[in-house]
Amino acid sequence: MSRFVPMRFVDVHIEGRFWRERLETVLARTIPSQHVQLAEHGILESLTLPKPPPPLRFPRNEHNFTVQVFWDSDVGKWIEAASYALSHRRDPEIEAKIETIIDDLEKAQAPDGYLNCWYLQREPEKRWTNLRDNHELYNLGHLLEGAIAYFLATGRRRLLTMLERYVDHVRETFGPGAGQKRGYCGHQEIELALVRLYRLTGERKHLELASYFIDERGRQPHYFDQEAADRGDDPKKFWAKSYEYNQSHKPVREQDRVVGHAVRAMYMYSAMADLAAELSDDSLKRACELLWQDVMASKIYITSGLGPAAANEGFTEAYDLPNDTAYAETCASVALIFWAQRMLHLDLDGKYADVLEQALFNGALTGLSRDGEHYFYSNPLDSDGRHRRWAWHTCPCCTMNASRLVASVGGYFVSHSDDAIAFHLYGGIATSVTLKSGKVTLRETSDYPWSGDIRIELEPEQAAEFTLKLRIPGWSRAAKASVNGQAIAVEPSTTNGYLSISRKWQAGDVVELDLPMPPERVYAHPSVRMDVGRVALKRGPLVYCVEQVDNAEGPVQRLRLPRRSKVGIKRRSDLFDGIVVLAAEALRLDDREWSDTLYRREPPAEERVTLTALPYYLWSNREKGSMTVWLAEA
Ligand code: FUB
Ligand code: ZN
Repeated sequence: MSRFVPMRFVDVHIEGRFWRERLETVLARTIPSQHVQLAEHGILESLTLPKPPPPLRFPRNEHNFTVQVFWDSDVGKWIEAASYALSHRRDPEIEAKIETIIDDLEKAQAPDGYLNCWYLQREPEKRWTNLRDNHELYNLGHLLEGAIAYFLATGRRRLLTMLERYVDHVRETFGPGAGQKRGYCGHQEIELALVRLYRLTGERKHLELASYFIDERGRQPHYFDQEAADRGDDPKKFWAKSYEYNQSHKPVREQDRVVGHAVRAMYMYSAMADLAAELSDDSLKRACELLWQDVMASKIYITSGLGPAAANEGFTEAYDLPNDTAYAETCASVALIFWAQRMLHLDLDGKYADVLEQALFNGALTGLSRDGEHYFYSNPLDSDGRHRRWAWHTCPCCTMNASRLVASVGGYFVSHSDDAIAFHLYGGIATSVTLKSGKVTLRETSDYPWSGDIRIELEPEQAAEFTLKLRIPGWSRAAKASVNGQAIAVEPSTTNGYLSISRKWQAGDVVELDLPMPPERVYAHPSVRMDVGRVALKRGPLVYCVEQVDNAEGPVQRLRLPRRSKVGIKRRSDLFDGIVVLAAEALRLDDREWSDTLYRREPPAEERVTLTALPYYLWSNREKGSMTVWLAEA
């Protein structure tokens, strides 16, 4: 059997109501409003290299750093998100805006191909002098991903051609040869973008450059030490203290603990998994597997948030998963989806798809508001009500990560090999897959994630033998399946989380899958000290939370859920176009007789109430109030 590859986002049509609503919101509101924000915040103007340069909007901090050095990346991510959107619906206004950006970049590009607007405008003599901090290759990576998406969506190649020239310049600049720099970027991203460029063009030199950056990372003598010394800085005075911050503390194949900045880590592991697949490199694959085990065993929130600490925007110690101060950057959960998808294609093991789905519906989706114009950067699991969504951020990285994810979500549903089709996600899609035996049109219909009733219609061009693989999610129990109404035994035919059905398929064949979705209680490992004695609620792939707006009269942290309380479901057509909430009898601590007493011998009185929980990704879309995922269990 050949390797599984994902369907391209352009080839998958989203039809189901859950993702259609998110997609329409992103198309109609998020992409246009992000362009307005990019203009209002000076990011688009920066591409025109205005002379004299306007004063910095974000003055350099005590480490001589400003977020403006990576404004090019925000533009690249917006082009990428907008292009995914265009693949669903062409839009002359958006296309004109992208063309204007490309005009500006074309004028800005240096004769040797270099294209970084920060350096070209403000410090032309300093290019490539601070890879550790200044994101030059990271910016190129995001522009490149944007250019590839724009080309795939529209067939227009101008930006891509410009960036290929820039990549050629980078290839001349970096490498082991005389006069070349043996460097790599402080913020990983270029590596996975180069693999994408290789996959698009088939040009091996791009794969080799990606591989060079990954292999060079963490080698001694350390490039960032040398570079700092060359700048006249003391390498020992690195502001982040340790190269664990950017995962260059040791060569990547020796890394087995997930450390440092979470987004950097996830982008790097994604590239490592890509290279492991393209180069059949088992040592890289093994490193990815060890890192995966480390993060899954003790460093991931139930929501798939990653990186508890604001200080390094990243990881700390095992089991350190505070709820109210969780950083859990939206970008990190989005990037976890990238990594999980690549791991899934190394092995087609449902454990990766489970995490992909978990991150998609919880850690990542929560980053984008219902109205499509507000965002979360950090994603705590507990709030007194002060944590609210914002319309823009001094560092807008998460905004376009949310939009590019939603607009490209079709690319995560289905993969295929020569003779098999694998469904990883459900929710209503239509696509056509070309197998060795010919073309197969597929339509998957469901109201997932609200319901686990799934129907797949198959239309092979001619009757053909192949295998249909259906993911049986790790959360599911007692799944049932049938082909043309004939029940099939799920468990014996399921390996690594995928039910395999091999037969000669005919046009009009129908597969039905029933994934029961009872509400579930979930507990954390006792070493997670913040969750001791607490319980969280899940249904299907969704993690639920309790928000004050549904549970009036006091902070939700005062609610306790008795172990014996039955958790039921309620379909609420009045909420957010129709969702499923959870309801249970609970106890609420009463503060009425406490007046100004802070401590006393008697515990607070309790009253019986009905608790309502809603999916975590939806919180903070209504009035202000407290929220918690983990409830005290009585
Ligand atoms: O440094 C670029 C982006 O800004 C990172 O990925 C985010 O964590 C934020 O720091
Ligand atoms: Zn971010």
